Amino acid sequence: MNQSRRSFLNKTMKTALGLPVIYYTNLPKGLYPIIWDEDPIQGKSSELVILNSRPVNAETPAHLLNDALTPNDLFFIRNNGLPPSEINVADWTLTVEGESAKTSKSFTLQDLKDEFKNVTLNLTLECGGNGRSEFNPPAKGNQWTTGAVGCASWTGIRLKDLLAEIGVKDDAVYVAYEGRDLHLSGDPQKLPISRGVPVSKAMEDESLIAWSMNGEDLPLMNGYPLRLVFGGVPASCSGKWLSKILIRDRVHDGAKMEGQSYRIPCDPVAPGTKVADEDMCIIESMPVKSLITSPKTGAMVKPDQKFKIEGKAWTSAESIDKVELSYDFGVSWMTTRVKKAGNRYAWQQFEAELTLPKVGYYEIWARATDSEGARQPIILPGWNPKGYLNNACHRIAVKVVS
Ligand SMILES: Nc1nc2c(c(=O)[nH]1)N[C@H]1C(S)=C(S)[C@@H](COP(=O)(O)O)O[C@H]1N2
Ligand SMILES: [Mo]
Repeated sequence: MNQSRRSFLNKTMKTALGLPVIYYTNLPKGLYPIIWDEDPIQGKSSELVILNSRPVNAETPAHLLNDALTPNDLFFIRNNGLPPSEINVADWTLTVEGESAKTSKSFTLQDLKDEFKNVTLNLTLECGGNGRSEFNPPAKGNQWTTGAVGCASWTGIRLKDLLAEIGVKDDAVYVAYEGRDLHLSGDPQKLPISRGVPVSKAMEDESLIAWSMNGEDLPLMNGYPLRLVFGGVPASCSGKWLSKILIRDRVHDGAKMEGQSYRIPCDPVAPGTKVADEDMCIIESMPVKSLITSPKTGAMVKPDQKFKIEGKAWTSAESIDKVELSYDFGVSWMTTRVKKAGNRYAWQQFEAELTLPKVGYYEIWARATDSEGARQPIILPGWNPKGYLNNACHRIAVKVVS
């Protein structure tokens, strides 16, 4: 076993178990501690809600998203296949190639760190299917409630700096990724997912290739040792376990780019409608959205007790303009204080103090409006076959009891 696999195993096991594995160097190659099977989310918080363990999909309860930045162990996991079981960081390479690449080249992690300007940005990742569980008729797929979202501080390099080094031909259309995870079938020829973004998105200042999350190595489940991070588009574009970047002369045609994946009807349809593939359009941006992260839904307060509401709001537009709260089922709305973000695509914190009139059951609803004037709907937005882009207002229950 080589040194980096050893230290990776040891470090991962330490975070997973809170304990070092004393004889880990004796483990034959290809053999993993059985706890890895028993603990599919490997080192992540047991407070994550596991929706599926093969592949692993786990979401973060809203009240655990109250930190300014989502801690690594609480960041949601959305896997389409199986994470690579053996990772040798020293040998890890990222290859850039494709029809519209002027050259092709491979980089080690160290090359990326040394040859390009290192940048750190706070960026929100949200799965396109977040909120799917509310659609009716139900949409197949992971039944995410509200927790397939998080915002972390990512350190890496700008994708555009790497693309400039390679050279992008005039006919370039898309920038796509491949990762080293395995297809569920075990077939090494198949990729679980390989998506991409239009060149203009790849060239944005906030589009990163990151090796660090909140100042630490990426957790295995979030793409260790290298991933893409794009703000404002479905997180499915942010390739994990990144091994290849393809500069394409066409819209990328990798796994989960075609058919109904990450697509919505080009024109709105009635709930339950079957839509032909050719009438489905790629999701190009994520809508304005917010979450109430404190108190936890079901909270109890006393009559006349002043309490604080806190939350997060995000958008693919420049920034969040305002977040309003209602406690009378949307008849009247009050404003909140919204903090500015350090950079575009970071979620913004909001807060307000509230007193509820008398003993009874209330709901607090949050509604964000972004700098383009886009505002969250109170009820479910357009039904679509795969249940994407639900940005309806978040609701929490609050009981006033004496
Ligand atoms: N290689 C690879 N990259 C991937 C995925 C995957 O399964 N394999 N899942 C994508 C999807 S659908 C989402 S929503 C995000 C989730 O990122 P996270 O697991 O770090 O939260 O990663 C994206 N990148
Ligand atoms: Mo996703």
